[in-house]
Amino acid sequence: MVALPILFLLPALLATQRAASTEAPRAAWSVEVVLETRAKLNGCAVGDFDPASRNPEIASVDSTGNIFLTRQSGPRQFPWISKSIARAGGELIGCAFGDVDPTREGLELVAYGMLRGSEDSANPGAVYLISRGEEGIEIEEIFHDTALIHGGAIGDFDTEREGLEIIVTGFSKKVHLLYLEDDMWQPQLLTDLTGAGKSVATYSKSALVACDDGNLMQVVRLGDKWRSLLFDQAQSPQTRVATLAGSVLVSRDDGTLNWISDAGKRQVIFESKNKLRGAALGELDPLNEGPEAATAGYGKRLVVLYGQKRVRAWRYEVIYTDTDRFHHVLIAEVKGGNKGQEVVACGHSGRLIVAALKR
Ligand SMILES: [Ca+2]
Ligand SMILES: [Ca+2]
Repeated sequence: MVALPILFLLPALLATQRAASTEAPRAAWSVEVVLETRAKLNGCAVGDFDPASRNPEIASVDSTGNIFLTRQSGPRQFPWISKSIARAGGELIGCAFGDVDPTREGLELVAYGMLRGSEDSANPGAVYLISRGEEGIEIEEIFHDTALIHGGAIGDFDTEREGLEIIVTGFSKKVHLLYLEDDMWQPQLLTDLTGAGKSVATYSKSALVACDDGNLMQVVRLGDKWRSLLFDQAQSPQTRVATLAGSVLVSRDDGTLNWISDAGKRQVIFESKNKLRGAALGELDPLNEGPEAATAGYGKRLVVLYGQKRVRAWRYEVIYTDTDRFHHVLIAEVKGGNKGQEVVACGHSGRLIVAALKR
């Protein structure tokens, strides 16, 4: 009976050694600057916004309120094209794609930040809806709050209401649900937070809200009531959160990138000396049997991590260093001609980066 655990341990040990021997970069990454603006590029999102083009679009938002769309103009090595599609009244922090208005064709883009001025001003925060109207792209302010809106996500959060809703949070320490009713956008206060809300991710039918007091809250509708449950707690501010199936990834000011498995196991998978502003999960490398992750932050380095199916260790690789701090990272399919998804990142340099594994 004693031999059994050792037999189980052995493959894990061998696998650990194999993983360690391949620590050095073994993959060739192509890193492209697909857009360069003069202002801080605070956030980005990927979706198929324009039904007329075959490739998905990357939306990005900057500190002057500009909203850009960037896409590859064709398959494989075709050049990237960008255009400014709308401008908000104030600094924008982030954006998300989703079909939040079924009466309008295709996906809509939700962008959030300030009603006027920069994030450092004492002005109200705002949420904007960018959609395809009959006369081109339209932008509409659909919600404002007492302070900066810093996080948002789209999902089927309100299971009693048909279709998708928007959840936003920010420096007012509140979480709001935004929904369309009789052609009007309505806000509903779901909960108060003990810290400022920094980032929101869709987690099945609930939302995870990363807060600067170290709490990661789960906001969920249970029957007639909205509940706010403590999902994770840290000494350090939580900065960005992402989900993949039942798994969660959250970055913190203390430089740690934290993985919470679908079974609830917690693991620090990366540590930086600098604050992190990126948590992304996806499928970057089809030949790696586990999931992949990406992060970046004030250390200006864009890091890719490879999960191992049987081993708890993740390997990491620095694939790019920018001239200034990163502010957002995601993983999505944006480029043809290769297998797997790509890393999309942006930050204070004003650059929008697409990194693809050459394979
Ligand atoms: Ca729509
Ligand atoms: Ca719903």
